[in-house]
Parts: sequence; structure tokens; C-alpha cells
Amino acid sequence: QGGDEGKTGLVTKTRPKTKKPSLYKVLLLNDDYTPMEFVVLVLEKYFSKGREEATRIMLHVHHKGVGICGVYTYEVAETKVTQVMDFSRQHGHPLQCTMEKE
Ligand code: TYC
Repeated sequence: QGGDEGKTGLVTKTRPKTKKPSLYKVLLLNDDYTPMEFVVLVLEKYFSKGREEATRIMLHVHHKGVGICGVYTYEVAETKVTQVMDFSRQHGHPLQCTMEKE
């Protein structure tokens, strides 16, 4: 963007007022112990997935080792990671959830 000379004759930068927030992927990691049904429940409960989409993501993680649950702003992503980790521990499962800048 070029300079913008207003009534003052001073050259100032112009840019859109709003900045887009950085986005973060929330990831689920595979393990050998967490039941498939529990992972589907997590995807439904915390990531608003329907049964079909939740099952698709769970199977993707099961086969590939890692998969994306959703993409969110920092605070939302951080909250989801905490909720999934707490919920999994409460139920005695080792499921791991993490986040990564997009
Ligand atoms: N691998 C697990 C099993 O066979 C299922 C599973 C899928 C676990 C996805 C974690 O993020 C996960 N019971």
C-alpha cells in the first residue's frame, strides 16, 4: 500500500482496520487403549460433529496416527484441548489432544 497524503501533507500508511486472528488446528493423537466409541463421543461433544463425521475423523486418526478435529482462534483451541484432556482423564483414558498454529 502506498502513502496517503491528507490535508496535513504528512504521508501516512493506510490499511484495513481489523486484523485476522491467527488460527490453530486442534489435533487428536492415536493410542492403543482409548476406545473408538469414546473418541467418537469426544468429537461429537466438543467439536460438534455428527456421528458420521466423528467416525470418519476417529478412523483417520486410528489409521494415520493424528488428525484434525477443527480450526479455531487461540483461546477457543486452548479451551477445547483442556476440556478433551480433562474429560479423557476423568474416564481413565490416555487420549491425547494438542494444538498447532495453522
Ligand atoms: N486406536 C484406538 C483403538 O484401537 C482408537 C483410537 C482412535 C484412539 C483415535 C485414539 O485419537 C484416537 N481402540
